Amino acid sequence: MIDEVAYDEARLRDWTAGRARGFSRRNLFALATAVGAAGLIPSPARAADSPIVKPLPPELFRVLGTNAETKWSALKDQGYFVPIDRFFVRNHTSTPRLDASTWNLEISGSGLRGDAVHLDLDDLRRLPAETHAVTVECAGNGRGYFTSQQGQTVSGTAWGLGAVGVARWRGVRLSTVLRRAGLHRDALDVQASGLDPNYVTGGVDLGPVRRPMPLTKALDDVLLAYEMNGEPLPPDHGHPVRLIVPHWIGIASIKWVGKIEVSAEPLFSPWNTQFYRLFGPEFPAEGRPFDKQVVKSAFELEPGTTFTAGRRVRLTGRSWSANGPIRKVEVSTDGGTTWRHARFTGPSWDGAWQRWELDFKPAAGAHELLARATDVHGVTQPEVARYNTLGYLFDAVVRVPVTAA
Ligand SMILES: Nc1nc2c(c(=O)[nH]1)N[C@H]1C(S)=C(S)[C@@H](COP(=O)(O)O)O[C@H]1N2
Ligand SMILES: [Mo]
Repeated sequence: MIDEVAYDEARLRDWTAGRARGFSRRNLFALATAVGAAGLIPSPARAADSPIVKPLPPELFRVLGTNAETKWSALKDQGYFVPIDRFFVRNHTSTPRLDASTWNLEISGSGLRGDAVHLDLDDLRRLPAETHAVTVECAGNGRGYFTSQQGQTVSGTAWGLGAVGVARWRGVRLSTVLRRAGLHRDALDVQASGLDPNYVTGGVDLGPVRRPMPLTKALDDVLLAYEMNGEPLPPDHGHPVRLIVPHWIGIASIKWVGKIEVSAEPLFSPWNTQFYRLFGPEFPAEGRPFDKQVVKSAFELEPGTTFTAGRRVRLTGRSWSANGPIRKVEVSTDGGTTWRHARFTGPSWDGAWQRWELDFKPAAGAHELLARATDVHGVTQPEVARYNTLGYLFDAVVRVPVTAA
């Protein structure tokens, strides 16, 4: 069992006491202004040298800067897993073109008994492999609704609900690799770094994209994945090797892994000090760190869809929670006045999602669709998500306008 809250609180104490190694608090405050001033990032047209390699046709994706979100309408009539051609992409900079035949992973740090260890892809493929259905979801998924539904100003990419996907990830348990590398009994934190270009923001080079986790999580359910839906990892999703960290926010699942540091001391990076913290009037000045995702639901359609009046349609959707499987999904087709239970279709795997459906015979006019999920722990989506300036963890029930004519 991983107690993320205890880990987050302990690291917050280390951080505020100045015991942070790897990234200083001064950088944090210098940057806070730059980040806050950035505001919502509009979506420019795609440049010729796109930061994303795969095609992004408008029927499958909405492009937002260096990122692309899946259109939920593109998941209708698809299977349980999101096909690679429509899986969302979140890039801090751009997709690097890495050569799998020369790729090499370095594992090093004060948490190892001996020297640095190096592995190539063949080494990794010789180790026992596992395949898991796991959700990858950006912590900012749904951020746009803080503004459009709650009237709040937040900074960061204004995602709808499409910064999420479930795939079959095949690879080696991180625990297998770390144990072979030789863990010191004092090993405490583990941090993977990406081989994509350094992230520069507000004029400051923050170095490679990286984020620490406690050794207990690294040894629990984390994968070093080299296949996605039965194919070698595609360039945009971490080719040749990425982390897959179940239940945690997407930033934990570092793509294009080049280095893994195992430390006997607490580790910090900008991705757990200045980003991925909850800032705002409800939170402590230094922000509240977090790692796990929340409960969410989405209809497999675009807002503004027009149906034929008086004709029955089958509404479909998916719900997911970081706490475990979904227990029930309630749907309203009248703006939240009355609710019906959606029928579950297919499996509800821990760490993935539940598909559901419900029939709807719309009268002519405007309607508002809502879906509200409850997970096995009894956690239900709220009416209002907790405001935080960086717009993370939007878990409120989303109001989807549709019409019938
Ligand atoms: N090296 C690296 N890893 C990364 C990122 C990145 O920009 N660089 N983005 C992270 C974030 S914020 C998310 S939400 C997920 C997105 O994974 P995907 O692009 O495969 O959907 O990758 C994570 N891993
Ligand atoms: Mo993310």
